Amino acid sequence: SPEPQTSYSFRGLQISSFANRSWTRTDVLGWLGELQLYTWRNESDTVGFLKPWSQGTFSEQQWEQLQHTLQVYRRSFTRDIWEFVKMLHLDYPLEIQISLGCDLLPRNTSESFLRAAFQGKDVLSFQGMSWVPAPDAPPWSQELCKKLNQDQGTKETVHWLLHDVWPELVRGLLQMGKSELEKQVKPEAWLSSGPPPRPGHLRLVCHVSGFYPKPVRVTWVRGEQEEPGTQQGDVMPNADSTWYLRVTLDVEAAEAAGLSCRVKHSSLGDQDIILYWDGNRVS
Ligand code: J76
Repeated sequence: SPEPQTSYSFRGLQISSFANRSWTRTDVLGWLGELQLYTWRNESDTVGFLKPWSQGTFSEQQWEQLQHTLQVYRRSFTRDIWEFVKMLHLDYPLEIQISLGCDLLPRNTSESFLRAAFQGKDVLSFQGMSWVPAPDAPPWSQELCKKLNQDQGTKETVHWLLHDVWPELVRGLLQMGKSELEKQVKPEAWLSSGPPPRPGHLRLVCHVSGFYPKPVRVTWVRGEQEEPGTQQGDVMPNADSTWYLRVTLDVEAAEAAGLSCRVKHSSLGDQDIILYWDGNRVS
């Protein structure tokens, strides 16, 4: 059954739109696992906290320093891009997406990455101590990396953020947000029938709702045997930050008796929810 989540990945996502020579905006989101902790909209000078523990174990002063670094970065980034566009003769509008991540690994180690996409395609990443063009990136990506690699100060700052600041921030977040991150909410489950797929057949629907965290396993079974043809829906968000999933199975009407829906979720321990299809139900 799905294990309680023990490793969390931090993701920072930057979305920058350049409509023309003067209109631009940059928005940034920060996630820890499936929880959004930060929002930094273009209109705002400061990074917004979406959880009371978003500052982790950073002091006021450490947070101010980090935020200042990010403010300088956002201004410089915008200026840089305007310059690159001129230098490389690129056309507006352009979309740049930057994603930055940090995964804590066992034994106090961590793994971080930073990569950038241009018009939805990877163009470059930061590896070790330098900027590297992505495989299959346009030829100008070489030129861009060469230029970026001349700025030793920025490379040091990026390295410091990826390998020192972010892992430390994440460690503090795991500590301060522990109870919320380890929250377990049990699902409810119920059965219904959907529109018959064709005459003489039934569509059995198993609804599972209200669970947290997201990993869940829902199957149609006959006895212990998993039924082939089970259709997994997408896990959808409920409004109360829990999740919802429906799983359907099409069967001949005569075969429906003896089928059951089995739900495995970390909040249930070994006590799977099992719902039996009532062969006599009126659908
Ligand atoms: C995502 C985190 C990156 C943090 C980088 C922080 C460092 C920084 O802000 N550097 C800018 C200012 O640099 C000057 O001041 C520094 C001290 O504050 C140092 O002294 C430094 O030596 C000095 O030059 C600097 O202007 C950077 O160039 C800002 C932008 C860096 C960047 O990420 N560029 C970037 C990334 C992706 C450019 C292009 C892409 C891909 C898109 C391609 C489409 C055209």
